[in-house]
Order: sequence, then structure tokens, then C-alpha cells
Amino acid sequence: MSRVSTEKNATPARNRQPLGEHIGYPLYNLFMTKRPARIGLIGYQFMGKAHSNAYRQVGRYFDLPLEVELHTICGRNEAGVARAAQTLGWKHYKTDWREVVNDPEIDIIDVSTPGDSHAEIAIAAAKAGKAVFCEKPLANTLEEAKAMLAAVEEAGVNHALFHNYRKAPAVAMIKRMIDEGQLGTLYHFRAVYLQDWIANPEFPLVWRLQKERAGSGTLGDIGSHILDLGRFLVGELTEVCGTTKTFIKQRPLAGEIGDSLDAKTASGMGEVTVDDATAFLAHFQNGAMGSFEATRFAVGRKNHNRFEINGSRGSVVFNMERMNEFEYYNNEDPEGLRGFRLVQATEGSHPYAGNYWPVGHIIGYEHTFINLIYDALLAWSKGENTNANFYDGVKNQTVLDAIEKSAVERRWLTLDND
Ligand code: SOE
Repeated sequence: MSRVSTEKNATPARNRQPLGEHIGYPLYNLFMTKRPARIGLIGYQFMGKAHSNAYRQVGRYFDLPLEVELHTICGRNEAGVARAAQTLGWKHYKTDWREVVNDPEIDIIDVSTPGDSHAEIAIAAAKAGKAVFCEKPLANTLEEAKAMLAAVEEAGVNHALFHNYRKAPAVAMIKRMIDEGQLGTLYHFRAVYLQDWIANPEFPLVWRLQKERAGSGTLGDIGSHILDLGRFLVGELTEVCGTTKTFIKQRPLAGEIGDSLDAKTASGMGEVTVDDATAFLAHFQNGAMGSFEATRFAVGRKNHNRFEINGSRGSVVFNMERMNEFEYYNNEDPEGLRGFRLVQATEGSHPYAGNYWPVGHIIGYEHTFINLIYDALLAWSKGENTNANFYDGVKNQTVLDAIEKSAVERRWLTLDND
């Protein structure tokens, strides 16, 4: 069976980011002087908006080790980024990301652009001594992902990856339950991520449908989310076997692009060069089995990110469209009283929930980004890595890469988890 090499000698996520007086290690000095960390955000569409809101809000709900300042937002379209600076609350705006990365006033760079520019921007930011946040998937290729990890480690700067669904209180609670052994031996991780925003053949050829821009389609965009949740909750994968499908191969060219989920069309047609849907099976290092499906053609499903985990002591079910709750089956409840109960993850004892509102007052999608930024700043202030980080990005990209190879070669592939 063919082996897909992963990061050679990859040691577990470096849990101790050296908090020394590293040249270009900006946050160490900030933690000492308590000057707010100045953010440079590259990208101002959907994720730029979500991240801007999170930076603005995080200090209002969490006791931060370091305040953050919305310093500069950057985008190629001057009218668009100027409007974004105004509406999203940024002090300055630029149209050239290099100016932001090389601005000595900036401490943290947030890469929220399409995947084809993640590597160039993040590597430049690391070399400039900035801490780096990056949207998922980390990169369009495994080689780029490895180069990004090498750059941040070489520069000794902090790094984080916006796998925000790890930060929903219900998901973090499930992680706590698993770590405490409440589900026992894990047998199954079963996940789907179902959307339908391109099921209409008239939807135009936006950047997410072009391989040179996005790297892949559902595999990297939403498949990466459920893969990351599987790794976060169950552990590393050892083998995968996958398939992909492109239902509609030609689409109208995209005209003026708003956010790419609602672009307008122009004249002419272009080729779709990414997958519209993917499904893959996996084995985990701890013996559990995995089944994953991601599609943009599940007509009627909008952001249906759902997983179920079955263990010897019980099972859990989470659905992002009902993100404030999860289902729990305790296999040790009294005989005759067992059943899936609905747990509302809004108690003070649930991760993050107590920082917002009293029990029963729910939170939303945008709060997962706030929670992620808080976790990162807290971990970094203790000289530790946050989760998820660029190491997770390389591990995820290794699996995504293997799935694409498996789909072509139509066979199982083994992952080297050195
Ligand atoms: C589009 O599929 C998208 O915006 C993804 O890119 C995000 O990561 C996901 O959270 C919502 O859907």
C-alpha cells in the first residue's frame, strides 16, 4: 500500500513556543510592556468581516493578556477596502499587503485572502517578525503548508489557524468529555459538511471554483473543517480512501465579485477546475473508523456541519446549525432510561459560554472567532502554542493531499505519522 509521506520527523505540536527575547519576536515585548498588539488584516470580504468583529469584541468578553488594536486592513480594491475600514472599525487601510507586513508598527498579521496568497503573505510576515493568524485551509498545497510552518518556526513567531469550529462551546465540551474518558473507547467519527450555494448551474465561476486560486473545492474549503474536527476530537489518521466529483463542469464567468458566495455573472463561460463534492473513509491511530462527506450540492443544506462520535461508554452528536447544543447518549444510564439527551452548552461550566451571557442565552457563529483569538493570545502569553496552529495545517494538508491522490489512484493510501 502506497505511503504518503507527511512532515518528516514531525514532532507533536510544539507546545512551548520559546518565549525568549527572540529577534523579531514582537509579542514577548508586548506582554512585558502591555502595549496593545496592532493587527494588520489582509483581506476584507467574508472572513475579513468575521475576524474584524472578533478583534473588536474579544476584549469586551475576555480578560485579555494583551489588548488588540485594529490598526490596518488591506485589500486590492481601494474603494472596497476604504469602505471596509470605515464599517469594520480599522484605523488605516492599504492596498498593498507588503506595506502592511513591513510596517514596523504592526505586530500581528492576519491572512484572510484566497488560498493562493496564504503562503507568500504568511512567510513574508514571519520573516518580518510578525505573529501570524491564517484562514483555513493553511495553503493550497502540502509544499506551501510545510514552507509556512518552517517559516514561522525559523522566525520564532507565534502562529494560529482559523479552524473556528473547534471553538464552539459544545465542540470544546465534547473535547473535554473525550479527554476525560466519558465516551470510553472511540469506535466511529462520522461527519458531513453539506452546503448548496453552487447547486444552481447559473452560479458564476468564483475563485473558490478555480484550482489555481483555491487549491481544491469542497475538499479544502469545507472538507478541511470536518477533517480538522476529526483530528482535534479523535486523533491522527493512519489511512484514507477518497473520491471526488464535479457535477457542473462549465459555469458563467464571474463579473464584479462581491463576496464570492454571491458574485454577479459576466458574459462567457469558464471551466470549473475543482471538486463539487468529496467523500472519504479513514482509519485513526487509536483504532476508530472515520467517514467524511463534504458537498456544495446538498440542496436545502446551507451550512450543515454535523458530526457523530460513538464510543464504548456513549455517543455525541453536534450540528453547527444548532451550535448551542449537542446530543449525548450515556451508555451507562440506568437500563430502560437510556436515550439521546439534548444538552444546551450555555452553562458557565461550558467552555467560553460563561464569558458571554447567563445560562440559556445563546451565542452565534461569530463568537467562535472571538473564542479562537482569545485562546491564541492566552496561549502565546504563556509561551505555548495555540490550537489550531500551522502544525495542524500541515497535518490537515497532508491528509487532503492523500485524499486527492487516493481519488485519482482509486485506492487506500497510508499516512506516515512519524
Ligand atoms: C464557504 O464554504 C465557507 O465560507 C467556508 O469557506 C468557511 O470556512 C465556512 O466556515 C463557511 O462556508
